[in-house]
Amino acid sequence: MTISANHTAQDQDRTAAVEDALTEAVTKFGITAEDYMLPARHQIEMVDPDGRLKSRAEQGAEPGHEYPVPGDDELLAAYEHLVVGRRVNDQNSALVRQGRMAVYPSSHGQEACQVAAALCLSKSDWMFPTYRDAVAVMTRGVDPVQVMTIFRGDWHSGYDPLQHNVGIQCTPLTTQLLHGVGVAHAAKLRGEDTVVLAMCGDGATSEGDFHEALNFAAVFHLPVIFFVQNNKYAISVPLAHQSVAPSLAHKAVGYGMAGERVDGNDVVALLAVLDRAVKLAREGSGPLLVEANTYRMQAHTNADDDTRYRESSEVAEWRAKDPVNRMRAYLTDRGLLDDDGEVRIREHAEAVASQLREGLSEDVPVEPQELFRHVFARQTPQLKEQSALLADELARDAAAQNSADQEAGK
Ligand SMILES: Cc1ncc(C[n+]2csc(CCOP(=O)(O)OP(=O)(O)O)c2C)c(N)n1
Ligand SMILES: [Mg+2]
Repeated sequence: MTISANHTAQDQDRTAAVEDALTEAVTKFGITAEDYMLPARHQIEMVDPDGRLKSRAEQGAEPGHEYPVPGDDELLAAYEHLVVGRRVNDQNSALVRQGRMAVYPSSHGQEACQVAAALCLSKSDWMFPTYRDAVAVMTRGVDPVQVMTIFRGDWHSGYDPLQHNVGIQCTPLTTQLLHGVGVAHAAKLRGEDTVVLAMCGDGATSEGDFHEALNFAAVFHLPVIFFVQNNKYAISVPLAHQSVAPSLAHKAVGYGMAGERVDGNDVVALLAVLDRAVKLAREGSGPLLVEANTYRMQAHTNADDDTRYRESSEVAEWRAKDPVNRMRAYLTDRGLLDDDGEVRIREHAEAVASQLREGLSEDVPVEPQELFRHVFARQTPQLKEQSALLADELARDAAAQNSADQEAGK
């Protein structure tokens, strides 16, 4: 058999496998392939901003896009993580103002997305986060001080990705999607049932790497959830200048994968949609794109002045949809949360905040040459040259300091 004939046979096998899996997914929900892939007409929202569970009719549920309310234990755990996440976001912003952290891209307002992204995964699954997803990484179980080390700016990352199945928080937009797709491909070749959740923002969906990651995942039928947090801005660029697609979830169908959009401030809906997405991906239904409709309540980072590109009335509108208050109202109304429970959760959040204050107050000795190690397995000539330049500069600094000390008679 020639190479090309061999390829053709493999291509046919692959197409047949994809079609089988799609048919199975479609049979499960009793809808057409197009209706399976297209997001529901309305975003999935289960609990309204006042904390009231919406009826099925109010949810706008459609065949194939109906979701059960997650179990009480999962909801209570989610609320605790929401409260801790909010406290951590605000603590970190304070640490930046005190000069204890160099930068912090806060997810204040996006905590429901952060928490659901972590809770929907099993231990052996993988998460690939961005710079804004520190709360998701922490919710996955990584030590908070280790997570925040990267924002102090003295090391590439504070945790071991292999220990927690969490990639390093990436700043170059959408590189993490490709890392995630690669891990999912490897897991599939090894016959493991690992699911990968790869995260990005609304602005990042305009990147070339976004296209490559989604297309590869769809063609190779990989178990990846692309979780897009649409917080309406890419620094100062509003969504309308970024995309005119009906929604970011609609981008999925162009690749041949299913897309869903969900209220990103409703942790109940997020858990319901992501739990099912993970289950489907694990069963072999291929990749999915979930768009969470949320809002970045604070500036992009401390280096940004958001009053220059958005109205305070817009921010106030979203404050009324706060994910933490919404969940508290819902759980209290259902009798799952009382004052004692709330106090215990608040105390836990305070303990985490104080752990961060202590952990990030330590001055860590840094070795400047470490900047050049671990970037590539084999150092490039450019890095070698830069490393030598730095060594020379440091040696001259030390010599100058020495002679100054001698002159001062130290
Ligand atoms: C490849 C690349 N291009 C540009 C940047 C500069 N940059 C950093 S954050 C950002 C905005 C990203 O917006 P979005 O994807 O919506 O994520 P958000 O910050 O809102 O969470 C840009 C353009 C970058 N980090 N990487
Ligand atoms: Mg954004």
